[in-house]
Amino acid sequence: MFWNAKLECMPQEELRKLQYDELKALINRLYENNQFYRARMESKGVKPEDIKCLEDISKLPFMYKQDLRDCYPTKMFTVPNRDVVRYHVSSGTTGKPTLVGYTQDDLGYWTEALARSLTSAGIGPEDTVQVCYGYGLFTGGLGLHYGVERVGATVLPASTGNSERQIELMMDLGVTAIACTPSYMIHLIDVAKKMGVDFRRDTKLKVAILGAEPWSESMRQKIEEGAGIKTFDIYGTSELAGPMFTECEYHNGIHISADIAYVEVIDPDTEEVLPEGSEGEIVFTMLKKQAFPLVRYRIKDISRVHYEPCPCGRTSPRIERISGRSDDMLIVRGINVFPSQIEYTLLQIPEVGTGYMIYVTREGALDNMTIQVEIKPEAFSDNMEQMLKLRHKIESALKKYLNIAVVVELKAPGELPRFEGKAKRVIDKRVI
Ligand code: DLL
Repeated sequence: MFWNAKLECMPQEELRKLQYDELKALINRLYENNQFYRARMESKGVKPEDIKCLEDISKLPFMYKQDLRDCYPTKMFTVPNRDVVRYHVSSGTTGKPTLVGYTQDDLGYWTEALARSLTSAGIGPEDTVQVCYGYGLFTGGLGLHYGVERVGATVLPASTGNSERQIELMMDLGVTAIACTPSYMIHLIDVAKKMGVDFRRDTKLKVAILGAEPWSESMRQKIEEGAGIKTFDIYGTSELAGPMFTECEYHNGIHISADIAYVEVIDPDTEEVLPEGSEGEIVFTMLKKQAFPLVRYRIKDISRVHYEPCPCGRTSPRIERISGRSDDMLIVRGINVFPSQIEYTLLQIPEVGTGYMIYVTREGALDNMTIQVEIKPEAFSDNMEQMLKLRHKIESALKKYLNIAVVVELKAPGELPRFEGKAKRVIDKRVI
């Protein structure tokens, strides 16, 4: 089943022609209207007329997360504020977050991409879909919400948390599909077991749309066997729009709608474009975005791209499951955390010394983050009450800044390891 058979199954030559036309229009528009991007092109000595074929995209400069931060809040926008109808916000590496704006058309293409993805996962008007991604500044909840409505299915905007109630609603409303992080799906399976609920016997659940964090084939197996359902990997980032692209029933990669996005794989060190099938960093150009354009954006996710048409009939390129990142970003309980954010927050607290260590573990299905923090000699004492107060102060500063609860352990001055070479302050013990 296709949502938009014409575009999803268009012969590849035609698709490439369409991509080139979109790219030309995009670059002309940016050169005229976006000071940042024009300056970037000028510094590389590229003009719109140098883009004579699709491959010439490699002449264009890259965009980096740092650029988005430098342009915060709206310097990157290429439309007047009256045309912006929505904002989403994601965490930055330090200091300011990244703000993404959407015009009515931007929301339209985002929803179109999701409608194609949900249809390829077999979801249609007969379905009821429980959306357990966070609603709000995060793109997961609202993104999926509008996609589900677009395909005519019924949406249950459950958002995150309160797992027992989630399972009760799932049973009461005959929910047939769920959208959440893979680790939350595993958690729901555990909670259901404790409640005496058998997904196969007591619910109508048949599909899960899982993403926003790395997961593996062994997690897929655990979920599919644990709940008796089919799972589909969904990929996206807040900069692209939000969750957008999924696998089809053949599960041989995530289809990237070619009329909406152009994907390349590069060597993260040399920035050279790599041939089909090579592992590298994926780079996205969003061909239709208006408010917040993205050209050759270095997302920092590692994957491979394949172009041969899929047995499902779709002709779009496919990326393999994301295998890692080329930077140090962690995803903890579905939330992006940069170690630099933690360091930045700790440095604002006068009692905190220079040493810290970050431990990430997974208990059952849930991620935990413990941060060991060295205290300055003058602030360290054996007064338990004082130390407890300080611990709470650090925990709440981190919670405010990272948006997740962390456990802080205070350490005496000099207690944590010193590094002679590159510091290794993050120990991620999760097995995915
Ligand atoms: O996580 C958007 C999203 C919401 C995707 C719901 C899927 C479902 P950000 O918060 O900007 O956006 O985080 C984007 O999360 O660069 C990847 O590192 C990671 N990520 C997202 N989907 C997957 C996936 C949303 N399917 C960052 N597999 C990305 C592995 C994923 N990693």
